[in-house]
Amino acid sequence: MDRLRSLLTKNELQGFTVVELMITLVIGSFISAGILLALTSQNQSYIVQGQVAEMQQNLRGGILLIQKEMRLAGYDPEGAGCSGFTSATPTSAVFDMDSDRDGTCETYTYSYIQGTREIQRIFSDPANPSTASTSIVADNIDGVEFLYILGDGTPETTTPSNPADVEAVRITLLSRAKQPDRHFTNSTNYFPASCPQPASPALPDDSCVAGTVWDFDGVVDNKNSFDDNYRRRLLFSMVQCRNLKLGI
Ligand SMILES: [Ca+2]
Ligand SMILES: [Ca+2]
Repeated sequence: MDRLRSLLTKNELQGFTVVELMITLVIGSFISAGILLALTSQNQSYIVQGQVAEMQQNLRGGILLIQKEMRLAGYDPEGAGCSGFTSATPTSAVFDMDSDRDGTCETYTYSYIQGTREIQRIFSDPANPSTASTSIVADNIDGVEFLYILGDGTPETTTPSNPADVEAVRITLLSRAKQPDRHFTNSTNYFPASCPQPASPALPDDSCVAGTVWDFDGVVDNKNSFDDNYRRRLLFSMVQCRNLKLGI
């Protein structure tokens, strides 16, 4: 045994030195920090993907129903006297049709409720009062605009004097994520279809949204951003009403 012991160095008998232990600890810390960073980054990526998917689903669900019904405005196979659009404002549209062909026009109302940031749908059918309903078709909506294209040749407008002239509608929707993300600041300027913007590098012209639901900061200052921590998606859509005059 003495012979074997003599063959071993002093350090080998004592195990690791303090320096070796410290190096090991430092290397271990770096590896742990790297793993933690990768996991945090991956988790953040999942959160972003989830928020984007949620907003797109919300937007898609709302716009598809509006498009489907608005496209049939004025449908009147039995000559019930349906007139298409009966009210048209920047944030609400009322139209009728006889979709069940019973000779009576049903009325559809889509309107933006700014206070709750929802799009509301109201349905009523005088021939079947029990089917009347009020529902929310999209929530977490920061902006809605209906821009109407008229059959009388006048420029498109959000406030047509005669709703019966409406033949197509440009819809702009701005959807917001349900949850904020403290790692993200949203400084994007958002504008609806009625407010086209000059090409970069010119500053945004926010005078055209002053006083509307799209005026996000309440002041004309060449910007129209929220500067908060919510992600958003802006969607432009065009609905051509088949049963009204345009293209027929
Ligand atoms: Ca009907
Ligand atoms: Ca502004």
